[in-house]
Amino acid sequence: SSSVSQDEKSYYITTPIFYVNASPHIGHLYSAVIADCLHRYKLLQGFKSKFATGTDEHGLKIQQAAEAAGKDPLVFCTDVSERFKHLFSCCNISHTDFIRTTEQRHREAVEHLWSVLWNNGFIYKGSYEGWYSTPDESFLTASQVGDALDPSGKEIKVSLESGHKVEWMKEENYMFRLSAFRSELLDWLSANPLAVQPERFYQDVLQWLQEDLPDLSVSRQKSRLQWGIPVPGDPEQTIYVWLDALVNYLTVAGYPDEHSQWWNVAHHIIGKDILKFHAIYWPAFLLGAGLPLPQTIHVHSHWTVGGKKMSKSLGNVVDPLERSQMFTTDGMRYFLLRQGVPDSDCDYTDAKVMKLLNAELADSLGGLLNRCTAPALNPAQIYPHFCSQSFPSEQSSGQSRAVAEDYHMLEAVKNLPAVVEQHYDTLHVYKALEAIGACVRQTNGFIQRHKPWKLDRSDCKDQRWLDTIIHVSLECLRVYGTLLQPVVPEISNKLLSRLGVRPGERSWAALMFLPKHQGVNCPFEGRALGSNSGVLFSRLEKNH
Ligand code: ME8
Repeated sequence: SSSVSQDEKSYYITTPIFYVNASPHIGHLYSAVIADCLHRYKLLQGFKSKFATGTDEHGLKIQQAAEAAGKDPLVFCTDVSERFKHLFSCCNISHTDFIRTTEQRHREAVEHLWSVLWNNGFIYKGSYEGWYSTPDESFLTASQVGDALDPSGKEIKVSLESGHKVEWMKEENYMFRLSAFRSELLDWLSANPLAVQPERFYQDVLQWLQEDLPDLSVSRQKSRLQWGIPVPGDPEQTIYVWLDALVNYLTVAGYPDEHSQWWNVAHHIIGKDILKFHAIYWPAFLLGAGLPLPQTIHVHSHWTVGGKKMSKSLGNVVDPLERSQMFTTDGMRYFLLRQGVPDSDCDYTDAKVMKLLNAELADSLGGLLNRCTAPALNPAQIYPHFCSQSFPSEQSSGQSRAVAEDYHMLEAVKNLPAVVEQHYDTLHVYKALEAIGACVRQTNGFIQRHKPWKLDRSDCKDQRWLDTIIHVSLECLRVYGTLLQPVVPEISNKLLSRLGVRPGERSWAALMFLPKHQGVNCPFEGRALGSNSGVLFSRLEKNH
């Protein structure tokens, strides 16, 4: 409701809405997993977070795909939309909204926005002439078009960016005064250097704004395109699919009714292929309608297979559902976020997935948990007591058994939440996972160095030191498990449950590492461990 104020910390995250002309692949799952990670992270920080995804169901491309499948367009859209929903539910994507552009609430939002743009004088009837690519549903300038040969050897024109065939289009339709917004867009970008991240994509947008910015055709004659929303007041014209699609972000926020609680805190996650639509067209539409602009546009690069962007036409699509069954949902989520780098493309292979997951989840993290909870080292199955004489908060001699490297590890784990937070906020999730992985190695090193299995339990000082080693290691694991929740919710839950950490003790606010070193009572000390529900992550074998 409108009475909710900003200081209740609202956050609104979106993925692109996906075309229903093809089945989901790991690229789509990747966008959804990034957004899901951000959403879970914001919830753990105490935000009220809205997370929207969905399907883009209008346009010529979909109309043609439905025709080719011999299906009614809406039936066709529903079938494919359900596959996206199914994939997301299998992969623990915790979206709070799933929008389909064929819904009535969306049609109302689009019609309303159109009318506002019309009334503000930014839409006029004109005639469009230029290059158009149907597979990309986009208009191109002469400099974006090149020569090529089609499979039969005929000379054709193609989009230099996508390689798709373009056609010369000439028709009467409605135009949007995009050219009028150049300086406002430049002002927005210079006042908001973090509006488009990472930086290299921000630079791309600035570059585009230096080039010509012709007015944009925002409708089609109905004779060419029926599958879409008719122009209000002119049923002979259908609204351009990208104008229609972008408005989904407002629809979910509640537009045209009260929407500011969410719209004022909107963060878009997109692939680099649709940057121009989001960083130029969309802000221009919003400016034209007098609406605030998104807070951030987070751009990520592409997954390739054999060096080529995954696509249905190339036949190199990796099925995300099949892979999640092979490698587990959390395994797939971890791989995508650990290996995917926003700035550059990344090549997918099953071998890479297995190698990474075996090393980091099974051996390193799983091994650490095993060591600290194995009956051999922890026969009482508790979170043992911490002895500050054997491990004082400052390095000293006396009864201390801790050495310099141990203090380095403590320092690293103490700083870890801040490091991870910074990387989650900028969606450099791989860097967060790298930092967590480095700390896991240090904790394994800590145990290795002190060989607790060699200590003499009949000697009470040895016993106290043994307990202290386990206590510190469990504290490390508690921090890792808490920080990993946005990435691998099931594994984190298993880990924290095994440690006996209760659901209410898993938020960011509960993170304080090794309270005993800060003069604070440790709520876990002496508590029974949770039950053992098996290995954290089973090693993957090559026989897949
Ligand atoms: O463009 N690697 O939908 P779309 C990484 N409906 N991410 C990839 C990818 C890959 N190989 N392939 C696709 C559309 N993606 C429009 C969007 S939004 C108002 C309308 C992801 O089904 C990436 O996020 O072609 C990309 O931007 C999006 O899927 C495109 O999905």
